[in-house]
Formats: sequence, structure tokens, C-alpha cells
Amino acid sequence: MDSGRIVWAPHVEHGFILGTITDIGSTTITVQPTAANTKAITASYNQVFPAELDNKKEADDNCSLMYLNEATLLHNLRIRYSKDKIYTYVANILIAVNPYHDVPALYNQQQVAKYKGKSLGLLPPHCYAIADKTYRDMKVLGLSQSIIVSGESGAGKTENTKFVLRYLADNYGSGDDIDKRIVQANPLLEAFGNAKTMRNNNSSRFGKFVEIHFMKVGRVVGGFVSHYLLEKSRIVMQNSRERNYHIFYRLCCGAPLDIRSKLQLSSPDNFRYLRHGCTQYFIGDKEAAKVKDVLSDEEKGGLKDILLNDYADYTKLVGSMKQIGVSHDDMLDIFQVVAGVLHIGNITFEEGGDSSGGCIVSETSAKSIQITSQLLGLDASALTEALTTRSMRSAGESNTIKVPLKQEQSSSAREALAKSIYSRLFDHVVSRINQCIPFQASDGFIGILDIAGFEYFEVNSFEQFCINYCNEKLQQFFTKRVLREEQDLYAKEGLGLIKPVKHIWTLSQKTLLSDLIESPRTGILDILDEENKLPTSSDHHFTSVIHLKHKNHFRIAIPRKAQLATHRSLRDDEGFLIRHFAGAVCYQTVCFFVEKNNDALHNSLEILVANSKNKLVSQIFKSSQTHSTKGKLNFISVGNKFKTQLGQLMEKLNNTGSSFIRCIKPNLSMQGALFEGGQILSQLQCSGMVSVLDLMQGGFPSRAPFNEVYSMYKAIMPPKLKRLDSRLFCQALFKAIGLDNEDFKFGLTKVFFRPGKFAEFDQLMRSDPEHLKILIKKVEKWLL
Ligand code: AD9
Ligand code: MG
Repeated sequence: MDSGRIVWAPHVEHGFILGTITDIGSTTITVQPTAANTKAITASYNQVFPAELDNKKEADDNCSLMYLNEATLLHNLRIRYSKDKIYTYVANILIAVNPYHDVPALYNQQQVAKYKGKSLGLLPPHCYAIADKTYRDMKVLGLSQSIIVSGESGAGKTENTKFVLRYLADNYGSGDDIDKRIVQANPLLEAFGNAKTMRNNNSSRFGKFVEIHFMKVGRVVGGFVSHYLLEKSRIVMQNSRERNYHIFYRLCCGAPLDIRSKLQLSSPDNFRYLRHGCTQYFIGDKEAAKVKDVLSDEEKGGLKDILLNDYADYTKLVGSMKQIGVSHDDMLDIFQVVAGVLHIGNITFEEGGDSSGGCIVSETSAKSIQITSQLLGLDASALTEALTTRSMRSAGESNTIKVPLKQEQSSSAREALAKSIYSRLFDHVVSRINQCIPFQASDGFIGILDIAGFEYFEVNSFEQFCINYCNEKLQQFFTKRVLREEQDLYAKEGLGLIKPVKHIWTLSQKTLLSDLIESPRTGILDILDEENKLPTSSDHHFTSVIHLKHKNHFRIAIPRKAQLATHRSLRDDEGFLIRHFAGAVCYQTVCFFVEKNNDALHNSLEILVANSKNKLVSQIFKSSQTHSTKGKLNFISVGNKFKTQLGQLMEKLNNTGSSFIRCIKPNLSMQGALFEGGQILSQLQCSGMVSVLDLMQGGFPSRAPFNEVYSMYKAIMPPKLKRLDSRLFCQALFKAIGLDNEDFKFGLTKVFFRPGKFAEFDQLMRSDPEHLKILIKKVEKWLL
């Protein structure tokens, strides 16, 4: 780093800007940006990075650049993005930047066919290439594979997941119905589990791991979907610019009249669970035009007709359900429960007026009680009673007494009922899908994980805690697979130790997970369960126990204003702060943390629905096991169920080969062609990509097994050369073409290339026969 050198200097908005070093201090460097009228930037050494000599140069594989650092990666992505090249490799990891507009040339049938059977790197970077690699790895290694798709909300995880699934079904399907069913399961999952949010018009509010199973011959035989953590609060409440789950609007706006009247559905405005959210919904094209007129420009910018055309989407949904084999009657049964949930929301309560302090169902919602009961197979008076009273059994007595509920208690019982029914219905939809894609035997699978990335908002509660816990696990897995295995490979190949990597969180991540979150009794999950089981649980008490048990742990703290500028200062018993791998997050426990950990309903409601005359309703409640805790509430732990599910998922990931697709959201306004460098950089840092570059810069990012090189040339080798073993052949080849000894290193089974030597590597591996013949001639000449 000398004066006059062209470098990247840090910049809040763009991430980095290009400039020339003008001064070098003892701890800082001063850079004069190349752009006119821009003030000089002084930054510490570790924030200024060398730039490539040609700053217009871009690379399919970022590792072929000379300087591997966060600034050159960001710049490479920026240039490529401007040309609609949304995919870029960093070695075997694929980065996908959301284009926010259709790029048909990327995903047409010719492309699907083109990538079939091609090694990674032969064609431009693509999620198809990753899909094909996993398929070939599965066959060649006889090992199931996983593709981990990650990124923040709106980054493109679900879209890439769908492209990968469709690619595998199209290229390696059995040619019968099962391929289509696996692909068509998605619209159904999305109808029930996706919603419009401020960040994404089609945001998945649940995580999923979709397995596509194959027989030895390499053909699809079936599939299996596991799902995680459906966001339940959305069913009863949404932010004013967000919506409830798509299915509600599709039924209200898109279902034919006979179904709508049977289910007593009308405009979304008539339902409390839909009315408070964003009112963008479309009832056919004419109305769509009308709704568009009332939207602000900002909303129009992000609006995708195709995503919010509830009218057309209903028809598509019905088509998908039919295609995957859900009968018309089963479909109507499901819709009936959805409608029941909407009508529950319209039941309201008012003060009872007598001395008991209890409440009654408002006169205006008497009809809603009737409709709900009819749709859900309940007795209207039993439903009324279950919502307005609670059964209690006092100590030593066998009789239960009915305690009247206050207005807000009844309202919260109503919300709990709606959430419980809908989330169990979602479980049912997923298992219904699984019934439609069954398989008797399988020789291996490719699993695709599409789960929300690390998140933090102004207020973070139990949902964020669970999702960030999951991301800690996945990040730990990524670190292990990518970083540690890379170092292990160098050791195994005898290349010796390389420069240790900065920011490896593996060790401290392990303590965060094992000490703080998962450990029996003292981990946050168990402390939380204990709190739920107390006769009088409270968020405050729960929080105090956490601070008491983890007083001196370096990854947890009491949130103080100074630590998080955006948060108000919390009292010690109102929250806790966790230092995650991607940053510190303050969890506000007073946002119903303890209550959200319980999946069970009050006893009387539970009994009511489990005995429903509606078969589907009673079925979805029969399968849940509740653990009654003394006198008070039933309790099913959400946190520990998630921990178990995550454990199973990690086991699957550990037992499969893995590939990673890191999705990047280019801007916050859901717009095409807008590359906001600053926030893209922080996504790259959070996803561990920067650590990967660090490792690669000190190591050998491009490599090829001797065998692979040898077999490429074998067919055209004269007999004399065939006598050489693959290692010797490679050595001869490298000498013959005059590669510099500094640029590569021979391991035991592979040859490794330094960063920036991709071109040299590439010329050896180009499968153009004429080119290979020329190289062989050189080897022969050199050997003489
Ligand atoms: V969330 O965590 O579920 O809120 P995702 O899944 O990461 O999020 P999603 O795949 O839903 O994001 O992408 C958001 C939107 O970006 C899509 O609805 C598309 O409109 C857009 N998108 C994403 N990827 C592509 C693409 N490869 N081509 C075109 C895309 N549009
Ligand atoms: Mg998604």
C-alpha cells in the first residue's frame, strides 16, 4: 500500500469508492476519491483495500481476481449486476443478486437443457449449475446433497429454490406426474404461508426444507417437505402496510360465487383480520385498475400485479391443488376452515354489565358466532362459553368452576383460537402435500433449504430470537463446511498451514449455542419453558432469571441505550441483548416472549375444537399432544419443538454434501437496476462471504485433481505420454507451458492455483480439443 496506489476506501452509501492514496499515517490511510468533488477519506488500515488494475474487469468466479477482498467482490457484483449477470461464484459458493425484474433469457428451456451434465464453471454462473453439480455429486459419490439458500427477506431465496426444483424435475424427472406435483406444491405452500410484507410482496413466513428423492438410476421418485415456524401473529394482526396470508384474499376475491356464499365470504374490508392490514387486493381486472389509482407512487413502485392479483391467483391455486392430487372435496374442506378463521376474527366482546366483571359476545357479532360455529362444526353456545369463561379446578376439589373472562381476556382467547386453528391447518396442508408426493424407496435426495436469514428490527421478540438462533446454527455449519474444510484440505494435501482466517466465529458460536441457548436447564430455551410452567409466569421474571444465570457471559448483556443507538433503554428485566455472529440484537421480552413460547390453547377451547363435528378440525387438533400443567394452562413448547426440528435438520445437513446459494437484496425499494453498495456489503459480511475471501486470498482458490486433468487429455495423448502417471503428467504439462512456480502448488492429489491465476487454470481445463492438442504438442516437445 504505497502513496499513489489505486484503492477502495470505505463509504457509507456505496460500500466502497475508488481513490488514490495520498497519505499514510501510523494507523490510518488517507484516500482521495477518483470521483470529482468528493472529499478525501481517512480510514484505518483494515478498511482500505487494494483495487484491481483494470477496474472494469469482471469475473464469473470472483476468485479469479488478483485481489480477493470485500471491496473487489462488491465491485465485481456491481459491474455484473449492471449487465443483468445476477449470478457470481466465489469458488463453489453461488451469490445471487435479486434482479427485481424478469430475465427470461436466464431461465428458459434452452438454458435448462444447456446446463445438464456440465461441470461447475464451464458455463456462466447459475443456480442451474449448482443444481446440476448436486445431482452429479449425489450420483457419483452416492451421497445425498443439500443446497442451503440464504439471505434476508426479499433477497430471492424462494425464487431460486423454485428454479432449482424445476431444473431438477425437468432434467432428471421421471417424466410422469410426480415431477409436476413436486413443482406444483409450491403455489399451495405459498398461498397458505406467504404474505405481502414491507420487504417483499410475496414473503415466505415459514421456513422449509424440500427433499426431492431419486432412485439409483437417477430419476425422481418423490419428495418430502419439512416446514418450520409459521409466523402466527400475522393471522390476527398485521402492520398497516402488510397483508395477512394470501389465501384469505384469494378466497374473498377470487372464489366463485357459490363457494363464497357457502363460506359466507365477501370483500376483505368486512373482516377484522384483513381490514387493518394493507388493503391492496384485486377483485378482477377492472377493480385492479381502480385499486392501483389509490396507491401512492412508492407503493406502485414495488407493486407486482402478478403477485397481488388475488383473482387470478385463486384460479392458479385451484389448478395446482388439482394437479398435485388434492380432491375438490378436500380442497373445499380446507377452504372452509380458512373461512372459519376469518369469521372468528369478527367475534367481538363487550362488558357484561353484571357484577362478575366478565364480558359477553357483542350483539353485533352474534351472526359471526353462528357462522363460525357452522363452518368449524362447533356448537354456538359452547363456543360462546369457551370464549367468555375459563374452567378452573380449585385445589382439592373435583368439580370445575367457570370463571368469567374480562373483555381483553376473551379477545386474547379468540386470537389464540384463530392462530391455533390456522397454524394447525398449515401443518395439515404440508402433510397433505407430502401425501401427494410419496415414495416407497429412495437411494438419495437433494434437499433445498429456504429459511429466513438473520434479522433484527426496532423491536425484536420471540420470533426473531428463534430465527436468529437458527441462523447461528446454519452459520456454524457454513463455517465448518466451507472454512474449516478448506483448511483441512490444505493440510491433507500437504500444502502446510496457511494464514489463519480473521473473523472465524466457530468457537464462540459454539459457546453461544451450547451455553446460552441450548444447554439443559440454564439455556434460554429451557429457562423459558420453566417460566411457561409456573402458575404465574411473567416476561419480567423470565428476563431476570436469564440475567442471573448468565451474568458474566460475553455474548449476552443487559440492553443499555449506549449499546444500541436505535433502541430505547430497557430495564434489566425487560430484555436481553445477544451478540450474534452478524451483530448484536436486543430482544424485548416484554413483547409476549413467554406467551409466544406456548402453542397450546386454554383447556376449554382445546376440548371444544378437538371434539368438533367438522372432521378436518377435530383431526388437526387430535394430532397435537398437550401437556397440562397444574391448574393453569396447557403447554406445548414452541422453542423446544423448534430446537428438536433444527437438530433433525442439522443432522440431515451433516450427513449430506452441501452447496450454498447466498442471495443478496440489492436495494430496499424492490426496484430493478438499483445497486445500494452499503447495505449489500453488510449482507456479504453477515453471510460469511468476506471470511471466505480472506481465506482464499491467503490460499489457493482454484484447484483441479490430477486425475481430472489427466483424463481430459487422455484421449488425445500419444502412447509415450500415457506412461506417465497423472501427477507426473501434470508436472510435465505445467513446465511445458511455462507456468510460474509461484502461481501454483502441487498437493497429493490436486494442483492448486493462487488467487488471480484463474486464466492459467482455465487454459488447462478448456475442453476444446484443438486447444488441448496444441498443449499436448508442447508437452511432447518439452519432454524431448
Ligand atoms: V422472504 O425471506 O420469503 O421474505 P425471499 O424468499 O428471499 O424473501 P423471494 O424469492 O420471494 O425472496 O424474492 C422476492 C421477489 O424478488 C420475488 O417475488 C421476485 O419478484 C423478485 N425476484 C427474486 N429473484 C428473482 C429472479 N431471479 N428473477 C426475477 C426475482 N425476479
Ligand atoms: Mg421466501
